[in-house]
Amino acid sequence: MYTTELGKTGPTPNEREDPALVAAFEARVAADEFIEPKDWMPEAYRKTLVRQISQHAHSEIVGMLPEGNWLTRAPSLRRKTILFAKIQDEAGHGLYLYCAAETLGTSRQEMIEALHSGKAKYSTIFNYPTLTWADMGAIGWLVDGAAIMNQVPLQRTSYGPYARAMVRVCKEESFHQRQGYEIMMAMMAGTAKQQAMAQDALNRWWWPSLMMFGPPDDNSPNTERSMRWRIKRDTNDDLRQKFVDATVPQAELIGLKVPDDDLVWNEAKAGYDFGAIEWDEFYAVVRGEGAVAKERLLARRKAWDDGAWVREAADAHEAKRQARQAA
Ligand code: FAQ
Repeated sequence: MYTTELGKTGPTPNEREDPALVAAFEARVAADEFIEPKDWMPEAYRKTLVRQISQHAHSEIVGMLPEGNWLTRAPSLRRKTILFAKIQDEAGHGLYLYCAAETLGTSRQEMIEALHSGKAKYSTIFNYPTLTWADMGAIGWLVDGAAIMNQVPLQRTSYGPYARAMVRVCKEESFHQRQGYEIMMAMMAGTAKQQAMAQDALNRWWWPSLMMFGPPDDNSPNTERSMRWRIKRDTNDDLRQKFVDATVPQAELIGLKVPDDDLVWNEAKAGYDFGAIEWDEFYAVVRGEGAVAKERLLARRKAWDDGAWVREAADAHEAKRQARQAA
């Protein structure tokens, strides 16, 4: 049994589980075989997956909100159609992920209720406000960039349905990252005011993007076991380092300055050293104290309520179809 920083207890391996089954499961995972829905798996593996996949799904769904906010204010038709396509992709990602979690025996209804009641977590990054159009560039470039860094290795996660969902998700995220970077490039090639907007967006999104990778490894209660079970293929700190190393040169190329005075290239480790992350801020946002956390949940609940007629219509259509088939 462990207790997280947030005072929550995690799943404990079930002592009554057959050691032979556990050993066979561990051997399959160690041999890089995929575990499929009908295969035997330890209860703690199932719970960890439901936790991670449902949090991931919620992040995709809540993640549509900060960008949806700018659809009506995109500066051109081209920008509007691209942003619209991107947001639709995020909805699709949420749906694949809910489906993957459902294969583990949790219903979508349960997961949605957990999100709407505030019980479920979703990525801290979506509790920050989007103040200017440049934030659309920063989100695509940094937030989708961080998401890809985390999700490319998840294509080899040990649970088959999760790994397969990640293949298409990663292809789409890479388009998202490029569209965000292209917005930043356009702004940095623009007027002094546009350049200042782009820099301001980077200043506000840089540190929250580094927090997306989760707490430092020595304070990450789930990492060790998730790595052993190959649910996670890299640790939080390793992915964060890779993200910094990939992103700093992109910023410099277009004349942006990463807002970190301690950022310095370290020849010996062939990577950047970077400044301390404000972990108190991270934990506060995880606890639901983010700047727009309440607004995000209200928007989700409203969308759910407003969509009730669509769900009812779909049910009625299905009932008619079944009646026709029976006749
Ligand atoms: N936010 O022991 P660890 C996207 C929690 S998708 C909130 O290290 P773990 C697409 C964690 O749940 C972005 N909570 O946990 C997009 C745990 O709490 P619990 C989402 C966080 O699971 C782009 C506790 O802290 N991506 O952006 C966060 O081993 C643009 C201890 O942490 C994924 O979900 C956080 N940032 O590692 C959409 C990827 N970090 O549950 C729209 C899949 C940690 O024990 C627009 N997930 N916590 O009570 C993962 O890879 C992992 O779950 C981590 C966390 C790395 C996020």
